[in-house]
Amino acid sequence: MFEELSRRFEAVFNRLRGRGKLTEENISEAVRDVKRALLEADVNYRVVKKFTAAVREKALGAEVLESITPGQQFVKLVHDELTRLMGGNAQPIKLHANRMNVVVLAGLQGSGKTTACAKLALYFRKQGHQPLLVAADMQRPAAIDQLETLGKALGVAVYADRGKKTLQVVEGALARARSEGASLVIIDTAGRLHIDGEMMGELKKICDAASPDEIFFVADAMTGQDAVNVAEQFYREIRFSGSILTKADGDARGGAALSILDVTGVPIRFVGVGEKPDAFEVFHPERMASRILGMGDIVSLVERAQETLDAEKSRILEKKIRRNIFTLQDFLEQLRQIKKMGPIGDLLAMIPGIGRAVKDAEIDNSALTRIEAIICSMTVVERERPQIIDGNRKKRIAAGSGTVVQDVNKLLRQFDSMKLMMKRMNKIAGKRGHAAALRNLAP
Ligand SMILES: Nc1nc2c(ncn2[C@@H]2O[C@H](COP(=O)(O)OP(=O)(O)O)[C@@H](O)[C@H]2O)c(=O)[nH]1
Ligand SMILES: [Mg+2]
Repeated sequence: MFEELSRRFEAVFNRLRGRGKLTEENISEAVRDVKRALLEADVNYRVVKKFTAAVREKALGAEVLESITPGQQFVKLVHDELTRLMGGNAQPIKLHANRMNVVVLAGLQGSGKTTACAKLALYFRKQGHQPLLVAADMQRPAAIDQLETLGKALGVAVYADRGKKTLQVVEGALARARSEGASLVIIDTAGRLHIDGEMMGELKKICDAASPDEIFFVADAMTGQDAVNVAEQFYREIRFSGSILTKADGDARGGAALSILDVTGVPIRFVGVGEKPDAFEVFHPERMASRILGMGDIVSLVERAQETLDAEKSRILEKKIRRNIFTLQDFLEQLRQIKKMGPIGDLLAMIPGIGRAVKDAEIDNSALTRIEAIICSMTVVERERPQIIDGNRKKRIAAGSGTVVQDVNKLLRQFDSMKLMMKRMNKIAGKRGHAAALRNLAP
């Protein structure tokens, strides 16, 4: 989603990198670039103004630190400010463990409410909850079918009653949830293409009847500036407690999403990254800021990996990365594991350094198979010590894997830059750990 913004920030930092130290002049220039980058990413003008004023003020007041470069210093400021803009250290959402929780989803038609209901059910079921989905969108019969289909596919109970009015459905669902001991009731509501009084009236009634613990405003990341007005109006009427940003897998510029948060002051809780029910992530402001600033998102990657990968293998891998003895053989094994984890582009983009390189190469699963073939055509020694791969060896590897020498070169280059990045991270990490390293990892 934030690719363009990310690219632009990178250019700003690169320009600063050549400077001896932060001066009033180069700060002004960098702030101007940051401003332009944000505006072009469709961030609301008011929000941009506030953001850049804060960055400028902090940059001007920043002590000159001998040990780091102006680029690093500035990137840190922007990172902190971006983290703040995206909700700072908002506490992760927590449901009550010993009583029923009620969640209502609201938003315009097509924003992704029904899909998000299923995603939430799946997410919280993994945490031990027993969800009940409620089809309270009586606007279109197809909406009920859609929720029932999703529920069936996931094995999650769905409450629907086609003959009743919306409020009766909600009340019926709550009664059933209580009697069955469901710990989480997720209510899907009707949206409209535009804000209208009738929809808001109904939503308010649902909220009054259900007294939800959480009301999530579902926002489509693809909508532009108008999303800000929509969010403001919803907020005025129903005081939602969090947002779910959907379709972040698309090529949305994402600025509108950032603005929603600033305008309402309510945190983004989850991000939808695909149509499938498991294409759903908890939103972490700090990690998202790192990702936007091209610092990758090792933390998320590791977490996702841990869900899928063998814990023992992960531990060994982490050790190898730390000791900088990660080889092409490890890379190959990683790729094979990663194949099991989901869309490859998403995952690789989270790795610092190779994110951009891989993205440009438009890696998909066929590219992955090619990489696999290339590494398989290498000898064990070559996999351990790729520096011995000379022209002749490259020709042999290319022939063996059905690729061309350029492909082999490309892979070796990518592997090199990945190792370099890991090395830098390790160096900065030292005793302070990798989280600190990520924060300080600047161009
Ligand atoms: N790519 C993508 N598509 C999504 C996402 N969330 C929802 N959709 C799609 O957006 C469309 C509208 O979603 P739906 O849940 O029916 O929206 P509702 O009208 O608000 O209930 C459907 O085609 C969904 O598959 C997402 O995170 N990524
Ligand atoms: Mg719907």
